[in-house]
Amino acid sequence: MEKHWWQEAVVYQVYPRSFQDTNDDGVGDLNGVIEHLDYIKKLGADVIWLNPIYKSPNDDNGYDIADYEQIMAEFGNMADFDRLLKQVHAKKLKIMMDLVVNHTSDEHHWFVESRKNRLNDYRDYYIWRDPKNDQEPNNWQSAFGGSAWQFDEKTGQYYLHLFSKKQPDLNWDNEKVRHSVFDVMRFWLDKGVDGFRMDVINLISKPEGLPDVKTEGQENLAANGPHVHDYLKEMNQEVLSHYDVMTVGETPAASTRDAIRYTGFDSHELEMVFQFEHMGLDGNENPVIGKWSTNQVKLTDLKQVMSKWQTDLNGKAWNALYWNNHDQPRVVSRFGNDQDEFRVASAKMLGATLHFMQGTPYIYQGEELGMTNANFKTLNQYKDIESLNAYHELVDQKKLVSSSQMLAYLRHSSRDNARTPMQWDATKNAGFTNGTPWIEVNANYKQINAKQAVNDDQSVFNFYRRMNLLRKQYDVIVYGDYQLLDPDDDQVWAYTRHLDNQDLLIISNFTERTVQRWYDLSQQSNKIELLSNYEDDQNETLRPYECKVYLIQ
Ligand code: TEU
Ligand code: CA
Repeated sequence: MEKHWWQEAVVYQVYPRSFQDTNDDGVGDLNGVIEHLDYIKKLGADVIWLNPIYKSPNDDNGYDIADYEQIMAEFGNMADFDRLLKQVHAKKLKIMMDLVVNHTSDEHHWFVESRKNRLNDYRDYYIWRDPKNDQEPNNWQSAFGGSAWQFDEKTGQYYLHLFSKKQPDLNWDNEKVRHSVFDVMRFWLDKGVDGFRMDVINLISKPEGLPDVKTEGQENLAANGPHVHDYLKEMNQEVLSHYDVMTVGETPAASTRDAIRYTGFDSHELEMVFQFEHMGLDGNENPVIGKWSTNQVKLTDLKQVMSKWQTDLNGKAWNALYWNNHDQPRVVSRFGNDQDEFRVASAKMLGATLHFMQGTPYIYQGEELGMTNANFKTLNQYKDIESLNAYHELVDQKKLVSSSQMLAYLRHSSRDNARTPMQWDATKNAGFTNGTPWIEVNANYKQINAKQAVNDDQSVFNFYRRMNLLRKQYDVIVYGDYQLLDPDDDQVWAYTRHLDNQDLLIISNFTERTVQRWYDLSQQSNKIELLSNYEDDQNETLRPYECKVYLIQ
């Protein structure tokens, strides 16, 4: 297998809005990221993925870009960014930017021009269609509720927006759009950035004729469309292949087969993709209610999906390993146990279960502290357009869910859970801001914060730090083949990794009970315990959320 730096790297995702505020406006900023580069370095991460920092009206917290070559005013200016980039490189770290090019903001000058008239040079930068029988051109729904079409009185046509109505979809079938995007990419690559995370990049090629979806609640048909590989190969040929950069595509609804096409070692498209299969296992039984639920994932389902991604891609493509990001609830609350008694043990167990698989691990800010869901009680605590629109659509409009049930769904599944401010210390607002935070700080910040964790050898932070160190010491962690053990075991997830004469055995108890488990591999005298979330080894039994990582050589 060819070896690349991005296969051996660990990525730390910074959501700047909630990372560190340095000018008391309650919103995180680039100077706040600079302040904590040494913290990220100490953790042992190699790459920083920055969520969008470009000029934006923030209808979707920066995923609605009004100018790709200007810094969002709230985050600072280009001089701040240049200083950040310089310091990142001085500390031997790298920066991956967030490229959001399936859509722009409706305040981007391309769209301002496009909507002026039907003959405008920018008209075909977006997807405009005539009404069909005086209605929307098809029955696609926006991810943020309602139709995916917005009628524009001035020119008498609808425009497509798979997300908010302030996020019109770009028309990638227009080569001028592709060339404009390639220019944006060169602007940042020539500044020296080290790669891109590409937002919903597998939605850029829409199906011919934009046909209706068959059933209500079905995902729209834009994923993995007819020309998506042509456009990504063109992007690679025209831009990416001229730089030594790392790319990760965000690809909702991509299968392992799709992923191999996007990221195969011989595909010349992307290096890896974020798949969503493991994130969709605890959704609602009713597709119209979608992800909103209080369901607990079944361990056998989680094992089956993640193991499939390991074995299908092995030797052909590369996994991006994640439990958390700015769109997902906190994993310790979702797949672990965030009660005081079990939070630290289960956060460590989840980290090890993920990081010892094959692929590049992504750590979302606060995951290394075992930060938990926000546990908000009232609707006005929520800020995310997805949360607020879902509440109004499912409770007020469709009357499918009661208010109290929807508030329980939001507590379990909302993106706001990941967006509460980073908890730095036990001072006011967890040290995030001296102002009023744009979203409430999690009430548990006095117990859960970086200052406490960095100085506690048994903290989740130092467990993650040890994992990142081990990754640099043992090639088997990066390149070893994955093999699931006991697929039907609904309490313990055990798997092995194999490379040359080295084997790893990873055993994780996903329950709050002590269980009996016996793995012959661990009988061999040449077994070395690399890592565990318990001080001692009981051999035959696994205590609540106990995780063991053994090296057998
Ligand atoms: O997310 C794409 C996406 O699929 C999300 O809608 C996600 O599935 C959903 O929010 C899960 O609850 C990307 C960005 O990560 C997200 O923050 C943006 O809102 C979205 O694209 C539009 O740019
Ligand atoms: Ca600020």
